[in-house]
Amino acid sequence: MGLTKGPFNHIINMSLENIAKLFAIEGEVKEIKPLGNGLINDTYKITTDGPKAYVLQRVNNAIFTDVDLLQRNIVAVTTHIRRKLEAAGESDIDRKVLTFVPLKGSDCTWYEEDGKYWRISVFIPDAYTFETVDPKYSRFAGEAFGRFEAMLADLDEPLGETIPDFHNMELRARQLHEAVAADKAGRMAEPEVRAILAELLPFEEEMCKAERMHREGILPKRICHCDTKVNNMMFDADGNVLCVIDLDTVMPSFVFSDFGDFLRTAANTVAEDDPVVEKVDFKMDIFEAFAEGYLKSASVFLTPVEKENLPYAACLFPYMQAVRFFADYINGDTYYKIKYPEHNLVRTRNQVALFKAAMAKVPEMRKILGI
Ligand code: GN1
Ligand code: MG
Repeated sequence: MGLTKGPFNHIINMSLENIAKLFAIEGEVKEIKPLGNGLINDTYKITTDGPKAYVLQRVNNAIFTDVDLLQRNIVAVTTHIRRKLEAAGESDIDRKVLTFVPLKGSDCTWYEEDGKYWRISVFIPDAYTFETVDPKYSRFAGEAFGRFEAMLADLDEPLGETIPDFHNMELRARQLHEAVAADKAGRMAEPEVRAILAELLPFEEEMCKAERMHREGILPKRICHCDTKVNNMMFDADGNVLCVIDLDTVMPSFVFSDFGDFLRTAANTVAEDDPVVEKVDFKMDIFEAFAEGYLKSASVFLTPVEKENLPYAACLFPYMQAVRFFADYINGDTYYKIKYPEHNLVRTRNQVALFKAAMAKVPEMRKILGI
């Protein structure tokens, strides 16, 4: 059990336990151990002697600087979805939407101590996440993300941007230019870094077209998930989608965010940090299945401009992620957790390869979408 592993773990777990006890959880804490592999927050599973287990998370407030706004967004979203599920007469609702636990005797769902921010949600039992999906699961996921957006279409509380301009490609491009100019880690001296930069720049203007369309008034912002990585979707043991998790980035954005970011992770033949770029390809069977599922539930609100640009979205997200990983590498790895010094460079190479593969398949994507 985590609490008896040794002096160091013991100290860490004791303080985690003390934090857990401040929240209105049921039962006594039995064990707290790390969960999942997110790149931003620290996540733990709390086992109790009661019927429920919980997820304890330390929110990375270097990235999410307004935790109060973030939690207000999440509570608004989960409450709204819960009401919709109830109104639709759904069963097993506790496994279909996340439940955040308030502090004892309070409505507040977060706790700050020594500049660290904590929150707890109810652990969804018998639920699974995957790092890869087959076309069948991809179709389910498409339908689920489309439904997620559709359910939030009539949320009347305005949501704040938890990371302002999170998926704004113009901003991401600017941040890359700033990183290159500042060259804080001295990495611009590496020939490969200069080569990758030369490869990315010619596509910059084309990839920034979403912001231009928005300014022209032809592309709306909607409430999107904005981190639709494959592993942010929970399935039950029979492969049915239960719910969407990791709601920190739920905010107004273009629908391209959810469509593109899912395919960025699911349609890649390898993981986003696989170093063998020759193995990277964009899987069209995953695209086809995801698009079919997504259009099934999102067609009710999608405009022709949004639909017309779904192939662009499939290319934009590998591109944007390449730019983000690359800027972080140039900045000296201050944003993403890394496991070895070249990790962000390896991720960049991988995403550049995926971007190229997706670009080559745009005509095929258009054919599938009938556009
Ligand atoms: C981060 O937290 P995690 O690992 O689900 C990032 C996403 C990136 C992703 C790349 C807040 O997501 O935008 O696409 O890493 N989240 C934030 O793997 O920056
Ligand atoms: Mg995640």
